[in-house]
Amino acid sequence: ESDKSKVVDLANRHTKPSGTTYQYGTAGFRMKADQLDPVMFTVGIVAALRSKKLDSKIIGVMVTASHNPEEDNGVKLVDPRGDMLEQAWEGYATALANSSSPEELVHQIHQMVTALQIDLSKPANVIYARDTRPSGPALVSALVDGLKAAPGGTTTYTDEGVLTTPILHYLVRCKNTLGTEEEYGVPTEEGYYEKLATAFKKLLKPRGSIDSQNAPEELLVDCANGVGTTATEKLAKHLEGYIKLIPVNTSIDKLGVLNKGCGADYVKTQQKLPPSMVPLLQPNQRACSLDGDADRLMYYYLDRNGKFKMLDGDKIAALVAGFFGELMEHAGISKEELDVGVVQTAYANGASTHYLSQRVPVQCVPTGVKHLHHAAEHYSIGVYFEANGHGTVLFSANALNVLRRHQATSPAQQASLENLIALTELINQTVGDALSDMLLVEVVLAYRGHGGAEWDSLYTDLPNRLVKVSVKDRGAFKTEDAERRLTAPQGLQDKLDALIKKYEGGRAFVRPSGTEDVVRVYAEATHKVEADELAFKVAGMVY
Ligand code: NG1
Ligand code: ZN
Repeated sequence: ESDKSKVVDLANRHTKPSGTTYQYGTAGFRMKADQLDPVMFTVGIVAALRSKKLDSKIIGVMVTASHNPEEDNGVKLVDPRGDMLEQAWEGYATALANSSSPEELVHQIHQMVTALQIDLSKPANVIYARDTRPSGPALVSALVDGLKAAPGGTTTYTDEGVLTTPILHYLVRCKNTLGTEEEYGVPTEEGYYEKLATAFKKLLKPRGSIDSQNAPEELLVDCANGVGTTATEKLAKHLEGYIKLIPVNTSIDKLGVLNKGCGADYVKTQQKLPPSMVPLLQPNQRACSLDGDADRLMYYYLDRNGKFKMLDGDKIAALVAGFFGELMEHAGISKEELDVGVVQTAYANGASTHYLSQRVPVQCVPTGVKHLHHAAEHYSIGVYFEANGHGTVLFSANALNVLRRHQATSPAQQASLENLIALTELINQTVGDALSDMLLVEVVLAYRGHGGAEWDSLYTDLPNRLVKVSVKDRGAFKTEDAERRLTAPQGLQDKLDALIKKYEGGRAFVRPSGTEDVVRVYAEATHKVEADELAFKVAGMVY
């Protein structure tokens, strides 16, 4: 009974405005920050319940809206292994968020606890962090009220401050595996930089030695005026003498500039240099952009004529998948022992899918990192990237064992084996991580002696166009085949098929967004004008 009044008391400070509906979507709850207060409160309760359900394991809560505008914010839950919240719980998180009154909330909690057989007496453990958005602190206090309101045994919570999303995921995994066989790292922010830097230094000997002669003197890193700024600065200190990271767009204290005219999403959607990079980048030089919470990475370079060329998530996947195949061969490990697979979504450029399919198994899954992550877990070495630059490489437990046990028969094999092992340390195993991915890219390029142009030449992107369409009800659009085909509205897919057929190299699909109230149309074709035309004709049929 005291539990109940505790919930009601605190819930009264975080009431839901009528008429708003919340949805735990592709990336948790995400919307205008001024609407999120009640959601933060109920998310606090869900986080505590999730920890109780999982024997008091530590659950993470990340407050961020990633690449979205500064006035947005969002929140997502991190499971004990550092991956995204189990999908079955998204519905409960949504139900609690939509409770129309404190009493209704108490009822929803009761339903949830009963259905999931949660032992409330267990203590709960939660850690949380936020990005640099000005709305963050107030939303965090609403979250803390939710943690305080959680029924049953004590809820312990720790404020990890302002962090990138991947660092929070790292901390959750480290804390939960501490002292076990699966120990993942030192559970501090500093431990994260140290882990990445140590692995990087194993892979790339210090400047001046032969192995590093191909590494760039310096690498410009567009930090999107977000939390990636501090992370890049701190990481740079650990890498001194190996690579010089130069943060650009670092105004984290200035209002209104987060993700504005810069960052990974700007580069991907505008397909051009952030204006701030224009005076800094020389022909033949590469640079990269992070997004607002530093889990997405876009590379690009200027060719020798100074023309902008984009190297997106698909190009990273192509670069990296090939590298693993090569290193395994050099280490004397067969494809039968360890299989490399790539996971993409329908947004992957058709040319990348074509290139990769000729070399490794490639799978297409619905949009959203959780889908990619789970599919990638089925390979020994699972490479997954969204075209927008969010992705990582996962090593199965068996892969780690094979690498540990493998006996090299020559010094060259031994060196490749050690490189493979160092890569398992360099690459964030919990979630896509722009900084970890950036170091990975630099290692591969240095190893091969390649620059942006050679990397880019793996394949040529098909011209493509992505457009958003506002519709009355995006719920009316239902998809199948990893979102590549519509099953509703009825008859629309047949019309699309008839249209697409008319375009050389044509491919197009329509799906409702999981993060915005729009329907997205993607089209590609052999020629740019036709890709554009196809996209707009499809958009016209959807509208
Ligand atoms: P939606 O809004 O469902 O298309 C977008 C991105 C996803 C993913 C999520 C989460 C595109 C086309 N879609 O999802 O890839 O990153 O946001 O941030 O880029
Ligand atoms: Zn992000």
